[in-house]
Formats: sequence, C-alpha cells, structure tokens
Amino acid sequence: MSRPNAAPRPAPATTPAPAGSLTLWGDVAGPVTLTVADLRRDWEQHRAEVVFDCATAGPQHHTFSGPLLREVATRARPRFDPARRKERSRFLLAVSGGDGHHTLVSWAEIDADFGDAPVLLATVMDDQALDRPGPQLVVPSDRCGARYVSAVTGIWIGSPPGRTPPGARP
Ligand SMILES: Nc1nc2c(c(=O)[nH]1)N[C@H]1C(S)=C(S)[C@@H](COP(=O)(O)O)O[C@H]1N2
Ligand SMILES: [Mo]
Repeated sequence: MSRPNAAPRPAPATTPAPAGSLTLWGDVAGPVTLTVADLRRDWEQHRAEVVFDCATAGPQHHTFSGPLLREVATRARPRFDPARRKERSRFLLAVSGGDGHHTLVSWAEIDADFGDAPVLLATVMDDQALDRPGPQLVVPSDRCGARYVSAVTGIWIGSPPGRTPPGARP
C-alpha cells in the first residue's frame, strides 16, 4: 500500500567520520576511527627529518612527528596471530588519502622482526598541527614522495589471496 505522507526513511545508522580522522578497517577484529588528537594522545610521538623527491617539484625537506604506523594499526586487531611471523608477513596496509591517492605498505616492511621501517602517521608537519587536514603517511626510507600520502582518511588492513593461480600444478 502506498503511503504518500509517510515520514522519510531514517538515514542509515552510519555517522560520518569527523574531519581529519582516519578509519582502520578490513580484515580486522576491531575497526576504529581515530582523530589526529587521538594519534597524538594515545601513542609515543616519533620525529623524522626527511628529504624526498617529487617528480614535479624536486627535493622536499620536512620534519614530521607522530606515532609508528605499526603501533596504531595494531589497535584494530588485524586477524592474524601476533605471535606468528609467517601470518604477519601475509598482511598489507592500503593507505588512502581523501583525494583518492592511495598506496600500499606491507606489514613485514614495518614489522620489527622484518624490515623494521619507522613509518609514521604524522600528527605534525614542520610545526604545523595536522588536526584539520588529517594525518600524513611518512616513509623515511623512501627516496621519492609518492607514498607520503597526506590527509589520510582510511587504512585497509588485510591479506591478499594465497591461492595458487588456476591451472597451476598441485
Ligand atoms: N593525498 C595525497 N597525498 C600525496 C599526493 C597526492 O596526490 N595526494 N602526492 C604525493 C607526492 S607525488 C608527493 S611528491 C608528495 C608531495 O608532498 P609535499 O607537497 O608536501 O612536499 O605528496 C604525496 N602525497
Ligand atoms: Mo611527487
């Protein structure tokens, strides 16, 4: 039966994430949305003085500070057994900026038992707080700037398929 005067449907029960926040999601037990203030308050802040090369603008010098990506990512409880190195080595982190730029970091790259790269989610760049634009990925070991994703809005954490391709020998 049609009800032309029915009240409009309620909005879906998802509240928009606050400006400048990022959401950890994917193959995780505890998806979580964090503001830059959360990133500053809940984890030790590490400093990184970096130079990276931009294809269009040349060398860029910046000083960042923020928590280690691996410590923040652990908060979402990725679905691996943390005691098993092989399981951890199968995971990836896809880091997305609000403008659609996105890049990959492997769990092994940032894990202390593997690459141990001090990758940060910066809360401050050159003494400017990043609360409003959102955090920036900092990859001090990279020579070029493409993975310095700014205004990070989401980090998907998960493992790609481990199957052998169709037709591969058993
Ligand atoms: N969100 C977002 N972050 C980004 C990019 C982008 O297009 N979008 N470009 C990257 C590239 S190619 C470079 S070189 C650096 C440039 O950083 P800067 O402008 O802060 O020096 O940002 C990186 N981060
Ligand atoms: Mo760049």
